[in-house]
Amino acid sequence: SANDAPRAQQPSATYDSAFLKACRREPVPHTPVWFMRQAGRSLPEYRKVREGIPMLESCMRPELVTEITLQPVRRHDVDAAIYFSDIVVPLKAIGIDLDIKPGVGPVVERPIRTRADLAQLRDLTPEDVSYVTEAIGLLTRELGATPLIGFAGAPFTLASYLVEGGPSRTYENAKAMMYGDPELWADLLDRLADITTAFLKVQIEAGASAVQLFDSWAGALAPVDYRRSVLPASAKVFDAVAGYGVPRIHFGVGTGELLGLMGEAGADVVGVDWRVPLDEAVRRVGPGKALQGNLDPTVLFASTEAVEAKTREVLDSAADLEGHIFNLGHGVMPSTDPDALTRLVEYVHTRSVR
Ligand code: 1CP
Repeated sequence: SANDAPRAQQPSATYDSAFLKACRREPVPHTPVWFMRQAGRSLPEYRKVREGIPMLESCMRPELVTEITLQPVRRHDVDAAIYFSDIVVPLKAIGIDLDIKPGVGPVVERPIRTRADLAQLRDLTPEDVSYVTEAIGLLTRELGATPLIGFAGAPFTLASYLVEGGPSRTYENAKAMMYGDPELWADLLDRLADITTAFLKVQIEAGASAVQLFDSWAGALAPVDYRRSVLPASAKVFDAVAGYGVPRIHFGVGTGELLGLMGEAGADVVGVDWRVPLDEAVRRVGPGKALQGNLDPTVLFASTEAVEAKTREVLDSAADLEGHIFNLGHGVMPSTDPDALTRLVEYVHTRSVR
């Protein structure tokens, strides 16, 4: 019947969500909000279901992934879910000997330092991460009109763990390779771009409505080095998933000087940490892209009044933006009071009603 026609043309149940509209820079009923690391950090119900299950193993259990991903959606009424996983999951899936150590982060048994070490990297196939396809199938059914954000680590941030062997403050080994053996570095990042692309494709094809590329540690780089030694690999990833038409978000910490280049790499949405106000960030990013951010996550340890005042500052700095997704400037800190997050979502929603 005539009534069925528009429904049949509806691209997906999530298409008209405030989150996806903001990503496309269309008018929204309220500013959408979600939090990086909203899943699996501050929630007691998360700690309960994770009890006795190592981090990487929990990422491979579709029912558990589904439950953890849904927890913050139920509790906080956020406008998007983020798939519960970790940036090193695709590396583990291709056989890299690594683990996520509690209180430390990813640790790599045999760091990649020489050309011979590149042999540790092979292409990722959908079969390597069949649990991701299964979990996203379960999730999209449960989420209905709430979009699911898929994600992956950007080549530089993945390389930082692979070359250093674990978390680092200085990235001395990674940078030594980047400056000292640019060919090996480029080959490493190019292979990581292909692995990241394959991992994002699996998530999009399973039903993710948007993807975020985490280049968390790119802020350690000068613009000239980012442009020459990192941007080409990230751009390869963004180009490879452009055809799906799902919004592509690009985020890093301390990347104020790189915002223009991170947009140029091919993002539709640029994530901004708390160091650059959004009205300045939009000048650096340039026209045609939405912005995501940027409340300092430590603000949540202050009084409700202080949280609201700082939230108004973020919303006011975004008043003239076309396309704003409210978020923290980096991930939720583990000791954050979950109720403060719930209140923040409600405050952003009511305060930004159009
Ligand atoms: O956002 C969510 O709620 C989904 C879950 C998620 C995401 C998006 C996890 C679960 N990890 C990530 C991405 C991730 N992992 C990033 C990019 C985002 C960011 O900058 O925060 C990075 C850099 C990592 C690497 C990583 N994994 C670290 C950081 C270490 C360092 O270098 O300082 C850590 C501590 C982990 C472990 C991890 N990942 C996720 C959880 C819940 C945990 C803790 C697991 C545990 O110890 O049990």
